[in-house]
Amino acid sequence: MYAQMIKSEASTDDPEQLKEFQAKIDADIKVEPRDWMPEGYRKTLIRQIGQHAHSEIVGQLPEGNWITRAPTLERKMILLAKVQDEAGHGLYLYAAAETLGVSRDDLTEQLLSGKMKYSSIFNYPTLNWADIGAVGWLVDGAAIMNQVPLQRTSYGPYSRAMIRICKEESFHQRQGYDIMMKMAQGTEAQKKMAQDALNRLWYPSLMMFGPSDKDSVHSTQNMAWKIKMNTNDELRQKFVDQTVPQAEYLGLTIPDENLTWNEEKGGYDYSDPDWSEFFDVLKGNGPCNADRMEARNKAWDNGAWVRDGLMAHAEKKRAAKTAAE
Ligand code: BYC
Repeated sequence: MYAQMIKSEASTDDPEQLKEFQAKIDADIKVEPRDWMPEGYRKTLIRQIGQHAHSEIVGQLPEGNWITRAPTLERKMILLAKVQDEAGHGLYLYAAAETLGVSRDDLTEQLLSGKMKYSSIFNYPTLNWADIGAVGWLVDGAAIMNQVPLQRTSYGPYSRAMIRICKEESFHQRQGYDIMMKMAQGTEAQKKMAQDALNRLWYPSLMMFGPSDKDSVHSTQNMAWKIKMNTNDELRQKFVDQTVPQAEYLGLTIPDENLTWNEEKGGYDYSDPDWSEFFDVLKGNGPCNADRMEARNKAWDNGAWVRDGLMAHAEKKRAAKTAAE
């Protein structure tokens, strides 16, 4: 795919410039759009930021699906605000990617043609209201775990976008946990729905951190460049350690018989997700991949007249300005 194309390209960068660049990264000096950067650094950032932006946009679909069915007006308003935040996150991230010389249209077209990915988690359905709680609690919880360190990432525009995004993500996680608390303290049927949502979304949430370190293609180089601050397994472990006590407080059971506290490592031992399922979802075979791509393609096609109108307006303004000069 796209990243494989990057990896197979031989570096044509000057070794001296590469050395200076690495020294700058090691000294925690931010890289800004006009600074020199290795071609591999630029391309891998476009891949990661673009994939992240697409995830925010596609991530609106499973939750947007519940706006009309939220159980109270207050819950509807909160969910609406959250989904709008996700659109905003997508836009900050597309803007950050544009500073690397790629247009938002290009990135969108690569998503729609299947060349670029979005987070695997959004290929799972939200079947009942408790799923919306579990998405906020687990999916936004996993997102924060990954994104808080990314506030210190080496590329300035990405790091600054992450600072804004993280503030909103923590509200998202709390609204999800609040739904889970209500459900878990509710009737037997509501508690069952909460447990069922946790059962279905636990392993897909663990997959959000990416494959295990031994199968992660990009981690070593991306950590050296501080595009990524932690390995996939490090963040997954932190997420498990943070989430288990939260589940206990709710009176819910994590669906993992092997979950045990390991005193020596100071963290939980847990079962890995089924990695064959993860790679299958990445190939497009998850329960909702086809639906998600159909929805995004439809939105893109239906929005063509708006984009054309805006371009025509900009062109008219430009022509009027030129005529006046
Ligand atoms: N899903 O070498 P690796 C959100 C791919 S939005 C799909 O470890 P890397 C939210 C990976 O791309 C959350 N693909 O990769 C929104 C690579 O394939 P390619 C999104 C995945 O990049 C709305 C291959 O597997 N967050 O939270 O070093 C509502 C090998 O992996 C996934 C971000 O995007 C996956 N889960 O590490 C609510 C954060 N995992 O490209 C919530 C920024 C791996 O070579 N991104 N792959 O074909 C990152 O931190 C990193 O890109 C990842 C993966 C940790 C995700």
